[in-house]
Amino acid sequence: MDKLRIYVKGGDGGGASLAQGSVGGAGSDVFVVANKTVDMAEIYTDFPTLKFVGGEGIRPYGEDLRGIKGNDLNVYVPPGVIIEDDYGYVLGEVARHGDRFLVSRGGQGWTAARSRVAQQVEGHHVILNLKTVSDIGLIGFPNSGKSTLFKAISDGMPKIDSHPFTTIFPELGTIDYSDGHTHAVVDLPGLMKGADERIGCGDHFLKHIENSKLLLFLVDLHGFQLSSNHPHHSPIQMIIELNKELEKYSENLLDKPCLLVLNKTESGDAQDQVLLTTQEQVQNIEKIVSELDPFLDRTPNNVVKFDETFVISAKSGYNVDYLKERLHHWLSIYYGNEEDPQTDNEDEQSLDIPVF
Ligand SMILES: Nc1nc2c(ncn2[C@@H]2O[C@H](COP(=O)(O)OP(=O)(O)OP(=O)(O)O)[C@@H](O)[C@H]2O)c(=O)[nH]1
Ligand SMILES: [Mg+2]
Repeated sequence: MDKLRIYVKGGDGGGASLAQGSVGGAGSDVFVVANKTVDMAEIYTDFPTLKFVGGEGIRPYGEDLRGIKGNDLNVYVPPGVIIEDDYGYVLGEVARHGDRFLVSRGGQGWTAARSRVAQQVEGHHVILNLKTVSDIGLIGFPNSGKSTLFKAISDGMPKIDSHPFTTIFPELGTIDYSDGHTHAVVDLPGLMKGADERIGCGDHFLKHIENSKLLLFLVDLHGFQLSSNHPHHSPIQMIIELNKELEKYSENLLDKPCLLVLNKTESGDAQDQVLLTTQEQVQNIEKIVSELDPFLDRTPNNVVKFDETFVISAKSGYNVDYLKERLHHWLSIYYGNEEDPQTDNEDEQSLDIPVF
């Protein structure tokens, strides 16, 4: 579940006594607030009506001439939620834990000067569109070993199976380093030729790497064949297909730094001919792409460039620790040793989730 349409309405302004010249309290404001302990499904489970209506402003009491403003109503969402209107227009974003965005302002309270009637607020709908925030996005054909690697380097607990399309929903995990750094990594469903035409799991899930800082392409060195009725893809063909699918989804995705992992190379077969051929083809990928038939619509315009290629076995662990260290290295080369984005702007205390 990565999209929800909710109804929001700030609280109406509070009433007051005209005779005393008092002022009613303003109604509650409604905010969308990012909290990393929340997931989208929880919002739906906890608030099945998906209606968030702020409380009315409080009428002045006793000697007081000023009413009290209603408490803010916070709608807690996972970090990375884009707030859109019904036409897809982006109203705002809560990218990091603690970010908040006002979605409906409470009405002003009644004052004799302003109006005899406290302001009533009109409700409206907004779409909460989750785009996961991660440092590293895992891209690969089905069955290439993405989830196996994800499990080996992070605290994620994915399903792993020998059939394609085991991962259906993106999953976020944290990679811990001995120096205290952490990086968020997202495991995705398999991407394959024709994903933009909804083949396989489609390409909709690629929105979850729009925020990633680095893309890790994972390729099974044995190639991929969906079934005996489908063509076999060599590793270089898969890389070019992934390149094309990413580009079709959004040209900007390939502006991110990319690294390549050749998986399922148990240490014994490091001299394998397929490995040597693939490494050579990766070095000459521009030339190989330039020789493809441009009319086939499978020729990328913007050819992916890998900063480093790794030869690993996610299953046996061969070279996995090395890859993990290099991920940290490349992220610090590109982005410096900035604060861990997951702990930035963190103020757990102020984010205690109240029970409504
Ligand atoms: N021999 C070998 N098998 C591996 C290796 N890594 C993964 N596998 C196997 O490959 C199969 C697919 O692994 P997954 O991790 O589920 O692959 P995936 O890319 O997440 O697949 P989808 O979720 O379907 O896209 C499983 O049977 C794994 O055990 C490896 O390094 N060597
Ligand atoms: Mg998987």
